[in-house]
Amino acid sequence: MKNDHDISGFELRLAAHAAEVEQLLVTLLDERPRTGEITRPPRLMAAIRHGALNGGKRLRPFLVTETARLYDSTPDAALRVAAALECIHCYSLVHDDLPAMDDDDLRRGRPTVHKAYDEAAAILAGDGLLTYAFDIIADDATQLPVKTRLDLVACLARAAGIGGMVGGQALDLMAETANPDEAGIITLQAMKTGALIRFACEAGAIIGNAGTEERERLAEFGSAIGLAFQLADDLLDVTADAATMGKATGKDAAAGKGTLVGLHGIDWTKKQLAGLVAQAEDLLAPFGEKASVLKEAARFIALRRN
Ligand code: GRG
Repeated sequence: MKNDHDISGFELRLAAHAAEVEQLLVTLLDERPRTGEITRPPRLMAAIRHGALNGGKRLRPFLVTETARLYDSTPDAALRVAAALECIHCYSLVHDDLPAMDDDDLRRGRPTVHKAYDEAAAILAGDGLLTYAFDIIADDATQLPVKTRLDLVACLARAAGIGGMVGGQALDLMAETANPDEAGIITLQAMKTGALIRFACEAGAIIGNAGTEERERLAEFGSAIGLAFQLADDLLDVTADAATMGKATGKDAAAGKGTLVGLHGIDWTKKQLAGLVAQAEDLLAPFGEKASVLKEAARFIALRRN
């Protein structure tokens, strides 16, 4: 008899949460201009919806709501922060797929935004999603104290920006020629993919008005599973096919990009993943049974198949 904490039970829970995120994004990304906006151009909104709706595991939003659930916080506010983070993630995918970056035709099993529309539309869709994310958090509709919203905005800006995801993408673009060593690859990955996942987990602590120690603990949990996420992604890049992933695979090796899997091999990577899951579980120990879903999330991320 499977229970709620089996991998399949976890996947059901993740899917149910994804449906909630989807519903909120559908509302947030409609064509009705909000206070202070003049109009929402229909074609821009269509390109934005193509990049943000109907797809994705919604893993980062899930981590926001599950870490917030450790505290007596308002679920509606956490869901809005979760949706804001997903807007940033979707923007990063839309821009990453552009010809000037990774040049991909397929994302989440569908044509990328610049293929379905055009490059200018994809650039603007990404810009729109990025800026809207901060609007969503700052808005009074996110019913959290002003200082909490400010902390979330600052923390998200740093995770997504120059010293986080954007910086990591810049390092990644240079990696083909710069051949970073192991430490360089770890830094690049902590910035490019780790920073948003770290934010997702830290956000729950911010929403819950946690003390410094718990905020740091959850952020560290985010860093551990962020690295696991990237290692699993690198593993899938060499072992999975495009149909399973809904995007092209084998691209890192083809581009001559160093990864930890490339440096150390598949067995080493699997051992590292097990170590990171153990580390993540240790970090959650003080939260006891309340953190059991987050522990499942760590295992899911390390063992994911797509
Ligand atoms: C363009 C500023 C800028 C940044 C792009 C995150 C990123 C930086 C690029 C994405 C490239 C990529 C495929 C990285 C591997 C890790 C990753 C982010 C995979 C996609 O995330 P999932 O698996 O995707 O959570 P879904 O579709 O489930 O949301």
